[in-house]
Amino acid sequence: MRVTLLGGGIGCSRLAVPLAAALGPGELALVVNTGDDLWRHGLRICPDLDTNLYALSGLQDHQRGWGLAGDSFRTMDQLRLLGVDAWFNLGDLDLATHLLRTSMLRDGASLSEVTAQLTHALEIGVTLLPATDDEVATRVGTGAGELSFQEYFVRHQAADEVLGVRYEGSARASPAPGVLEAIAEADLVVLGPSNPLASLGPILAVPGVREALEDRQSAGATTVAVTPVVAGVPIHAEGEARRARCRAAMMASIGLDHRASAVGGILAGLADVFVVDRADSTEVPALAALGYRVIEADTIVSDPQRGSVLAAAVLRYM
Ligand code: FO1
Repeated sequence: MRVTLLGGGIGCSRLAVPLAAALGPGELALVVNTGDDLWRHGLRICPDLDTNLYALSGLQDHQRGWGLAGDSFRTMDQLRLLGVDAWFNLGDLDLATHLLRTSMLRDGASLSEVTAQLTHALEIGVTLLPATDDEVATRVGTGAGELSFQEYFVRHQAADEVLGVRYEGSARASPAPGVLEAIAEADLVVLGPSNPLASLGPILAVPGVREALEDRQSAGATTVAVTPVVAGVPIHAEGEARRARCRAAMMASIGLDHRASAVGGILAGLADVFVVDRADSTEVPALAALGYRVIEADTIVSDPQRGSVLAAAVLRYM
């Protein structure tokens, strides 16, 4: 069995872990967003790749949803002491990943090759693929000017109104080796519960990826989209609230409400099954009108049990 999951960081990793647990080694491939990637302190940081890498290896800090469990931030403190504006927090252990990646890139390796080395070293049993080896940067237009994704999301805490989102470099980018095959040859493709504009958008902007998903639809192969939006459940955690604020602001920038059916509209033509949260059952008619076969499930993966139930619901379409 071959399953390919496309998505970004935290939301995608919460589905990737139970999918990997339900499948055999080598049966799951992840095509991961690289539009959030950045150069910081001379290092290449790939937050979404690393979030999935750490989640699948069991090393992730579950509280934060990113970085390594038990990490410390003494290097950042020291940088601040030296007068550096260290607003993007790189953990002392996490730095090893960025040092290895940056040195391999500087020696001529591609991001795919670096990622293969990391996944091999951490024995995750999942094929982790960057969407592209080329630098594609999500740029967020705001009243404070155009920002990189991390400047908008971390430095500005997703507080600005979003005027537009673009994917710099995407027109010249190529899919990373294995990406188009992973989409074309999978028994099942899953569009993960990720921000449709910040996480899926940069993947779909790489020439060839959208077409590969459309080709699956024409051929009658199944693609399941899982909603990242659950409007019917109140959000308490600040991290979740910021992610929702970011999604809502980006969707508003193209005139859309922050609701599951609006995500369905963005992904129309790319998936035939849409998983909506049970708390958002009022969205079902609008999603059905878009042509989806709509499934209601508990999509908030707050513990492993809920993760395995959601993974089983998705894998039913294989
Ligand atoms: N998120 C934050 O809110 N603050 C940070 O300082 C931060 C640092 C960071 C470092 C490495 C990494 O892999 C992820 C990091 N994140 C941080 C998470 C990241 O900003 C986002 O969650 C993703 O880019 C969105 O998917």
